[in-house]
Amino acid sequence: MILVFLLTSGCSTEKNDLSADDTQGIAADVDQISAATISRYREGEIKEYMGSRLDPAVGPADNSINGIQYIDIDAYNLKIDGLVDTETIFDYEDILKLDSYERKITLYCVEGWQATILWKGVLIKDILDLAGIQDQAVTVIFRSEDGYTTSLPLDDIIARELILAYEANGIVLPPEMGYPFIVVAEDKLGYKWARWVTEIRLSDDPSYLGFWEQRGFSNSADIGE
Ligand SMILES: Nc1nc2c(c(=O)[nH]1)N[C@H]1C(S)=C(S)[C@@H](COP(=O)(O)O)O[C@H]1N2
Ligand SMILES: [Mo]
Repeated sequence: MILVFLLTSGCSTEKNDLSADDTQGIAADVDQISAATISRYREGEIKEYMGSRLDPAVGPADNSINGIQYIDIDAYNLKIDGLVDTETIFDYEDILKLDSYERKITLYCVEGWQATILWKGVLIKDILDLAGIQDQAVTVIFRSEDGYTTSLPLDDIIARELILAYEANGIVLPPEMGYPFIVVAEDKLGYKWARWVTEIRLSDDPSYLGFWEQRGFSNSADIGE
């Protein structure tokens, strides 16, 4: 099972060029970071938040199912559909106008690497409320430009106030990290963090399985599973 896990995962271990000690993140000192890691910080990216180190928003290798997506923002739409009162289409600026939230959250991939990043974005529930959530909706399905899919329970999105982020470490989300939007699926494994999101669909199917979930990864995707 472990072997299958590693061979089929969407994430590469090459992504992590930090030692096990360094990946403790909060305790790590800048001196312990490799030069390769430091070179990944983009211009303007902050490296520290409230006394603790932030990892570079961009990793050294891309593991996406169809490569990095470069979105033309003028042609970009975010569609909210499925079990909503009104199917709604937002452009990039529409989302940026909503109330914003900032939180430092760690992304954990199934292969053991992690990245602690300061995210800024909007509450997914605020977007859904604008379209009107219907009573039968239980699952929120994210679909992306590259055909990637994943889902989260609607209850989690609302109760845990999950964010759809447009900034990482103080800079506009780089294409590698999902520009224009990434789902910050706090406390869920990396494959729940859909990047390049183009559609959010409300469903009444509690057993919906996204791309990696169909390939055997846990649908709950809780960290430590
Ligand atoms: N659209 C899309 N989103 C995706 C993926 C993908 O292939 N396509 N891979 C997922 C996986 S497995 C992980 S671990 C995170 C990794 O994000 P990062 O490599 O940019 O840190 O993105 C997730 N979101
Ligand atoms: Mo992953």
